[in-house]
Amino acid sequence: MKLSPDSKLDIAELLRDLEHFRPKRKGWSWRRRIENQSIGPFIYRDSAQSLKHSVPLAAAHHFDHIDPQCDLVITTEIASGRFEDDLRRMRMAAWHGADHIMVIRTTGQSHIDGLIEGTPEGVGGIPISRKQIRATRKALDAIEDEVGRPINFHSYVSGLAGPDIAVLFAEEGVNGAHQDPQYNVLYRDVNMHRSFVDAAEAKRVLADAGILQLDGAHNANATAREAWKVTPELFVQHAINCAYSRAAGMPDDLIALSTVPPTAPPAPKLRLDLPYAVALREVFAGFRFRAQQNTRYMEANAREVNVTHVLDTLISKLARTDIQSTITPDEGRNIPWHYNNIAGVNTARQTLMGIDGLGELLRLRETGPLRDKARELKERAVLFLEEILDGGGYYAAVAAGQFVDQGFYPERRGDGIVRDPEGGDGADSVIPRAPDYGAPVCSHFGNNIYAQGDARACDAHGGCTLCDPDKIQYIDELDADDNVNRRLERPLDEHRRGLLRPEVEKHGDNVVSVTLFVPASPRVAEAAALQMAAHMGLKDPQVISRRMMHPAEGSVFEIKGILDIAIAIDELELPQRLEPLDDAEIESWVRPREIHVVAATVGEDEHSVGLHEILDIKHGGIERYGFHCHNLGTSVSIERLLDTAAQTDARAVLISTIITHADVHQKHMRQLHELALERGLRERLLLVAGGTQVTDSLARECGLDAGFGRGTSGRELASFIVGRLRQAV
Ligand code: Z97
Repeated sequence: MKLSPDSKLDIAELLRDLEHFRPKRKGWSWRRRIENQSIGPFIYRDSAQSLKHSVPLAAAHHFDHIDPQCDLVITTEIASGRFEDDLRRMRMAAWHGADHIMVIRTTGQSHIDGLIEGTPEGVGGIPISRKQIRATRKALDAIEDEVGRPINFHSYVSGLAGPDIAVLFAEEGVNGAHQDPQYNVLYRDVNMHRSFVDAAEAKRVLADAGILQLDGAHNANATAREAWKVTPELFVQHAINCAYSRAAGMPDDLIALSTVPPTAPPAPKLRLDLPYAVALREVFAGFRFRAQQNTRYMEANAREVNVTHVLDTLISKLARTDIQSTITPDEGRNIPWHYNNIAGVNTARQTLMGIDGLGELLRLRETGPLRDKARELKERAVLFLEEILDGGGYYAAVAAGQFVDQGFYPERRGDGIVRDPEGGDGADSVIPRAPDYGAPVCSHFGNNIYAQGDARACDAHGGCTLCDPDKIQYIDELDADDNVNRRLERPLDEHRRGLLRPEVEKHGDNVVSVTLFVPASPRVAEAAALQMAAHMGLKDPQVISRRMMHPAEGSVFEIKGILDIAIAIDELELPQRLEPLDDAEIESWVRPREIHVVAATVGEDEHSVGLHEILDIKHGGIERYGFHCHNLGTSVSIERLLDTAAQTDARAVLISTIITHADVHQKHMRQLHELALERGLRERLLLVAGGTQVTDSLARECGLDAGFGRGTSGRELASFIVGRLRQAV
């Protein structure tokens, strides 16, 4: 399957013949780092190979549209509940620089003891099934060809079906996975023996398939109310998982610690989080690090989240993290919206490009509070580990509630998570292997009579599913109603009919969001804001974020609602708009030619702001290309404009009109054309009008060469002038 940048991803084509799809590569990919890379006007110290197709950061148009890529892998988590919708989102995220796509599972999959088949719709997460994974990997294979960089696909291997899912991931080319037996025990109440036995098997399979593993220690941060107090314990959790992973056969560079800077402002974040990050890096040298943005203190306020994210990313850079994970700034809204995924990705990459080369500018101090605090955390962690050893080991420690206790160790609060070593999901389900145990599969932990010498364990059986994918049992949809083909009927039909609906959560869901400021006290303002949204025609309006500006003066609300509307593409009247020339092309034509332009607001119009925007170098106006601009000011007569045009041998006259009454703007435009004709200047001069009431067609009707309305940039005007003057040459 091949994608073309100007066509939408064809889901029907993607699903065709899925049964025979095979991933083109397996295992994790890092970015290709390039030191001192020259891109546009800059040299980057810590960048990676650029993309074939991408959407640069917004300010890039000032810098030759460059799109430098940072050397960290960037993660986004996408899971609307429907994999078929998420594939398009993954494509958008990849264009914005994400190369690690995590798919969150729908709730409860940790408790299911086996694989699920088919693709039922999820709620705030995706049911992980073979079909969903295969379709996603197929889409990502095409997307990575389009952007020119490998994209890592990731989900979870914890839970009761861990080993089964590890095999599924190895078969289907999944590249990264969370796997941590402690996660099951603490957060999903899976039986301890079962969890650790399963983990050995799962980790071995992940290792053989080159799948990068993240641990689950950071979940303590996300769980504890005072997240910075559980940091000593996190060293211990990481250590247990690293040691256990190694013992199960994982190489160090497939073992990644999942870390989160534990605080968010107004906490004194850097003072608390940086020593923790530095200490972790030192203790776990040689392993990989995935830093996730702090989610514990996240409100549904995008600006606030983005600031925390910037600080988190700074900490990642200082602590030499390998993967920067991003969260949608609206994580607090249950089902995050795809454009907020992209906002999160952009926050990370913008920050990382902005702090490129930080290491050669700043060095962390070798003495003082950073070192003292880092050492203190390490000491607390060692004491914690010693206590576990003295108390009889990990199971006993969990049974005694020593994990996720919110005391800052060795302080104890007595509110830790308590689990019974003999209880939980899957208790009594572990069966010791017989001495002659065997399984004819190539990836397997522990004794196996089939794995003797150099021969493959599956040789006697003609290959296992890892060696011969044709042996994989592919089971398609089992549910006649809740399946992808049924779900796609309406969207595909509307697509064929050329109908467009707004969407943020699921295809064509008609969800929109509006921002409203209401000048009253919060309760009154909120009730009023909801009514206003209803008056806009939004069904089921709900406040998704609220910020008080002042207790009496007002609050600002983001409100989501349903705008039940479908627009027919065929019936749209698309305004004619030529793509303006690029800055360099305009300047190289204008500067050597000494082109004079005369401009003013005409009649009795004192509004000169728009004209300044168009002319002044400070506002990005046409002066910057080398035009000689004669701004005669406000309320200038047409005669005077043309006098100056004649004196300076100008090539263009620009008039600006903002306030109009009795259509005086039209009168002025006609006068300009007629007087220029009368004076014999019309041939030589381009006559252009601008202003809020001006349209191109109106200006042309009045005899001018062009009209520019609201929102015109200097570049568009300059591009027009250059285009016309070039023709005239
Ligand atoms: C993250 N934003 O990236 P279930 N195993 C481990 C986990 O940490 C998790 C699961 C399994 C977060 C994602 C938190 N982590 C959410 C080690 C979840 C998922 O399917 O929810 O039972 O397990 O880490």
